[in-house]
Amino acid sequence: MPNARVTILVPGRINPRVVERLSEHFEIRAVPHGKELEIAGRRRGGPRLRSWCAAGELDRGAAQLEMIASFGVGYDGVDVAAATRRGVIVSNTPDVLNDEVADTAVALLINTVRQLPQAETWLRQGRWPGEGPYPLSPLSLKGRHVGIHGLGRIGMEIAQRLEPFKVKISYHTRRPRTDVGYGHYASLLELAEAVDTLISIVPKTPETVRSINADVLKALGPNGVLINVGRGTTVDEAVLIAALKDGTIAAAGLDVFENEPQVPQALIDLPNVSLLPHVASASVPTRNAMADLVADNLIAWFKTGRALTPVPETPRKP
Ligand code: NAP
Ligand code: 8YV
Repeated sequence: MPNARVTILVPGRINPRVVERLSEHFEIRAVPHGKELEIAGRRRGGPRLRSWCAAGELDRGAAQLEMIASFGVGYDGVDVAAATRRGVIVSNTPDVLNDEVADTAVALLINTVRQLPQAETWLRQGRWPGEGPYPLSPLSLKGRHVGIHGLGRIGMEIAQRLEPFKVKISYHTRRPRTDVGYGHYASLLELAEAVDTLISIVPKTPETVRSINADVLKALGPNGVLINVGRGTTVDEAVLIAALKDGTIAAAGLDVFENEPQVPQALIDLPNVSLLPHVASASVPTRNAMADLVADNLIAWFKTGRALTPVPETPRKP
């Protein structure tokens, strides 16, 4: 029996399983993206909005708001500072997507160094019989030194998957981990100087935005490969395009972009990139698990007063 006291606002499009699961427990109101605060502000007696909100809006509207359950592990789209000030709980979907995202990162790395998507296109275009085999890939994974930028939940899964590939692994985080034997570098620049392959899997924060800049790419060097599966904002995209054009680095594999879904034509036109449309977690089983965690967080909060996976900054009940 749905809890009529609680209304969950679902702004914009979301995985249908979230709505399916929540409908069993709550009143659901689908609203156009951007209208959620207006509607939440008008309601009395029912908390309960899941949304992405800007600080000012969050402070003015949604007096009844108790919780924002965000779909995804990265929650840079939620103004957590404003939510925290108001005592609003924010939850995300960590861990359930680690394997999928790490698998995609490794696949993207191999696609990038071995040009496998381009080789498949060669076959599909019927060029093999007439023009012969696809040209040898200039790069190989063999013997590479991989630097992982962000050795958190997903970074660790990437590192563990790379071990059987017999590459050397190092990393940069702000705090060294005490549970791994990989070499830690205190700065991203020092890591880039040491390695020839950089995999970025850090959240979007003021510190990480455009942290992969001209200096970092220069340090990575002409044999360098950049893979980004974290957030597009981590890379200065204009600088990356220039570096790929002039040979400052050799190649890049990107699942995320500065202004996605817009991808610069200059990037699409480059032969030495492998591009994916932000699909690292995008399998039915993994997105279902993420949808379940969004729903289970809301159900747990309204039943027990505790979310399952609140983000670290979120206020907690004593
Ligand atoms: P996590 O467990 O919180 O790990 C984040 C890692 O980044 C930690 O090792 C952290 O170490 C490091 N880090 C944070 N700020 C840093 C900084 N300024 N400089 C250097 N290292 C920094 O997060 P996760 O679950 O692995 O997810 C990471 C991110 O991946 C998400 O926030 C999301 O943006 C992105 N993501 C993308 C996709 C996709 O579809 N492409 C899917 C899932 C996740 P320290 O705190 O010690 O610095
Ligand atoms: C999803 C992600 O593409 O979890 C994240 O942080 O970037 C991806 O898993 C996204 O959250 C779905 O909207």
